[in-house]
Amino acid sequence: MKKFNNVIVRRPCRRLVEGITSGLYPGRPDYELALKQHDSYIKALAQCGVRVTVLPADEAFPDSCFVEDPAVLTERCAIITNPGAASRNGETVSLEKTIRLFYPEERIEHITSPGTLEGGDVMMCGDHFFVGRSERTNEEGIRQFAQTLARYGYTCSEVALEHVLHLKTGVNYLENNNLLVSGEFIDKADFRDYRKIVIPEEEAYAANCIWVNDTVIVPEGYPAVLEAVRSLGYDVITVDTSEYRKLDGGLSCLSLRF
Ligand code: CIR
Repeated sequence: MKKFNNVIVRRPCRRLVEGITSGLYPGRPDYELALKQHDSYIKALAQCGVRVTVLPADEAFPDSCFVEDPAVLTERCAIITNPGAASRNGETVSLEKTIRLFYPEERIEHITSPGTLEGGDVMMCGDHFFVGRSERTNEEGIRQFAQTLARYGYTCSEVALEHVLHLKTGVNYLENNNLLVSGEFIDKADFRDYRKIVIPEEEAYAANCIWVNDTVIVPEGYPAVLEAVRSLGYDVITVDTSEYRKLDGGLSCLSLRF
């Protein structure tokens, strides 16, 4: 099934090494290696039948390659978020200029203060959106988001987060009713209607895979997840994201797919 025609990515900047990190995956990113991994990521996406728009690095924002967080792009509208991380809040400004090339003015919406929301907390499952309430996404942000989505005929429900940074750190939808779940999401009632593929604790990072037009991109180095995704019948591409993992970033964080 072809669902996405476009992908937006942003090249990592040199200040990537100053990006926010929880320290869960220790180490300082190697910038040159991060660039090579980004090249491979773009190549993998291009193999999935999408047009990849590559934005230049933005040294003003160390985390700006994690382009998923400042916007949520749907078939019917674009929602510019209001990132809860202070150092990332201004990332929306230049990204919106690019999004305007793809969406008409009247279909571009905004989350505004005191509401905060980051795209990593949003998981799209058909016409329903799950939104994680996290350190980055607050109650008012979710209220605005749900209200906006409703105007476009979408539904939305909140998922309380306990340990992870973003919702999609631990749960990701692969279409066809298939859901990769790890840790705190394994037993959550919110996801009872999906076919759950449970990720072993030692491979929890790889819960963050992305489905792009029937190909699933899986982070390199997670054999159990790779095998599980393959056995579901998807074409699989692996990409090494070791340098982004040091900043709690995964495959989904590095692109906007629409
Ligand atoms: C941050 O803490 O904001 C970045 N270092 C990582 C963002 C990861 N984004 C995502 O999960 N969507």
